[in-house]
Amino acid sequence: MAVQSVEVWIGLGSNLDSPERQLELALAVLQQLALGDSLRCSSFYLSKALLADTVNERNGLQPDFVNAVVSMRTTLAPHDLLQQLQAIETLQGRVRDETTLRWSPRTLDLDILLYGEEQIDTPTLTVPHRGIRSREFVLYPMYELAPTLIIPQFGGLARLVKCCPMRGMKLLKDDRGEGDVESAS
Ligand code: A4P
Ligand code: MG
Repeated sequence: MAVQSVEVWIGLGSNLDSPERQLELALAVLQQLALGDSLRCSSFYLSKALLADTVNERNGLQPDFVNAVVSMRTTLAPHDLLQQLQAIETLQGRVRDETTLRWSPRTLDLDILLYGEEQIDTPTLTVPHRGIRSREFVLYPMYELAPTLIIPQFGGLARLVKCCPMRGMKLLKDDRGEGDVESAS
């Protein structure tokens, strides 16, 4: 039986141990998981860490993050994809045990932002990702790749971008040059 492929969106983030390099390494592995030449990656962005109060108190200040998003096609089922992403995080030195706090600094975080148009709500996987509608480091890179995208539950990406402050996020140097990100208008 032919396995249907689906377009998935993955968020990449790092704020430890050469973050740009961490994203580049992860991209090389994601390229192997993607069907054919379906992988597209946004520019890399430098963003301020989202700090929950508890993280502030217990972890101190966090370095800025390098963030990007990828869209690619896959035949992996949602939880299999999550497992593969967590294996990549572990390969790149991500420590995830009882001593690490939620939102603590990390070498690599790979989140499933969208899995086709599916809405998934299980103990280990929520899709669309619960932070998708308010995070500038997710919305602006997605907008760069797919300005007309509609996000299940939350609507048009362009509208979400317009409502999302950039919190000083910068575009890192890439093929297209360097500078501040322009908001969608
Ligand atoms: N999980 C549920 N849904 C998903 C999904 N759609 N994708 C579960 C990936 N994982 C999902 O994640 C905890 C558990 O979430 C996983 O075991 C999985 O079963 P984690 O990666 O182990 O822990 P975490 O990342 O510390 O927690 P969480 O709640 O996933 O945090 P987020 O939402 O990933 O946010 N600031 C900036 N500027 N840039 C960032 O990238 N990232 C975070 C982490 C905070 N601040 C940031 C950034
Ligand atoms: Mg995460």
